[in-house]
Amino acid sequence: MSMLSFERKYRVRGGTLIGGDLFDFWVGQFYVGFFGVTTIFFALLGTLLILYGAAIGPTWNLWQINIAPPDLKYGLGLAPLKEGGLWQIITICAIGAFVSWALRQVEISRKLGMGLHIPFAFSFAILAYVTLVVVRPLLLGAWGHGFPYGIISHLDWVSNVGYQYLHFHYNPAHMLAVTFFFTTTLALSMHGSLILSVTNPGKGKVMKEAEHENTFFRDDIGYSIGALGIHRLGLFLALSAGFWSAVCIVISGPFWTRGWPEWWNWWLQLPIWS
Ligand code: 07D
Ligand code: 07D
Ligand code: U10
Repeated sequence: MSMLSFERKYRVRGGTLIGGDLFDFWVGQFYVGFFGVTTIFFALLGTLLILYGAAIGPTWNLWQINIAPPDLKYGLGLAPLKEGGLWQIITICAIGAFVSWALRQVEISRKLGMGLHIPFAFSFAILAYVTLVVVRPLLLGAWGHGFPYGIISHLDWVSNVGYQYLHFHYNPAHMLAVTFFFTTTLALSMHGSLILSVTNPGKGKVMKEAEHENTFFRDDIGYSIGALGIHRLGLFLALSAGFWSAVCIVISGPFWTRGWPEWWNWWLQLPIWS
């Protein structure tokens, strides 16, 4: 792809967190940086280890490839490579790659003199992942509580863990997370459709602007949050979805071991009923 004119203007030196000028260059359209190198290192090593795990496993069927965490008997220790050790190294590589990616986003933002909102947002995805494969297993005392790396196998894990608590929908933090996910899609569909309706009115028609956007929602629901506001709200909703997801899984086991429907007994036990 040819270098776009605006890319030349913004490809400035500096803003790196580490390594000074050493990796301060681009390869094609990609900014490299120290954390670009560490991203490639961890992603490549992790991918090769998954391929190795697949090679010593029973199938090359993409959907069925599975790299399982160690058996619970290994607790928080290291497991032999073929009995979960691979999963442990791949987990280190994954965290290394995700954190490197976030730090590379920080460097790019600094170069451009932008806020750090993007790496901040990505950190919530990393938080959810780390909660699943590090924090919860640590609290439960075994790496075996992490989820297996495989397309179908990780779905089996979600289902099994869900039923282990009888009915995961009764988990109050899961309710909050699900509601935030649903609200995020509602907000994005409202925003996407509003913007297209004013900026892309069809051939020969005049484009509308903020006044029309605000007026539509005032007429429709009595209030307009505004152009900046909808982006703040969107970010808040999306990050809350990830945050409450991390909460809903970290409390399952470490802080609540029975079925989630039972948690709601506090309601029946309120003194106002007796
Ligand atoms: C669209 C951005 C692009 C990213 C994509 C994912 C890989 C994995 C690895 C073969 C929105 C690339 C996938 C690199 C290949 C191997 C070993 C992001 C977009 C296209 N899941 N999950 C999927 C991951 C967990 C759950 C799909 C990752 C938790 C359910 C894809 C993680 C729980 C369903 C996938 C992760 C969980 C899925 C589509 C990490 C709770 C589905 C994802 C690192 C969060 C859906 C067959 C997507 C599906 C699905 C990847 C974690 C539940 C394979 C990388 C343990 C219920 N998950 N997942 O579009 O069709 O994300 O599954 O945490 O129904 Mg999952
Ligand atoms: C963890 C992904 C992080 C990704 C990263 C980046 C790459 C690079 C490269 C493409 C968090 C990866 C990048 C690999 C790719 C290229 C080039 C995101 C993560 C860092 N549930 N449930 C959730 C719903 C039920 C259960 C969350 C709905 C059942 C368990 C969300 C329903 C039972 C767990 C959610 C439903 C059950 C969850 C997931 C409906 C099963 C979790 C989103 C309508 C019988 C998980 C932190 C998330 C969780 C989770 C939604 C049903 C069990 C709120 C809508 C009743 C055990 N469920 N669920 O967390 O909270 O994303 O994980 O029925 O562990 Mg649930
Ligand atoms: C938004 C917005 C807005 C915009 C926008 C957007 C939000 C109004 C102004 C952005 C939105 C979109 C573009 C819409 C579409 C996006 C999605 C649906 C989200 C999901 C995205 C994807 C699925 C794409 C994912 C692609 C990725 C992550 C890129 C992959 C790239 C690499 C792996 C290279 C990364 C480069 C690094 C680390 C720097 C170093 C680079 C090099 C040394 C050169 C390359 C090196 C190699 C080739 C070595 C080999 C190693 C590799 C490839 C990695 C190994 C891993 C493997 C798995 C193979 O609001 O405003 O508009 O646009």
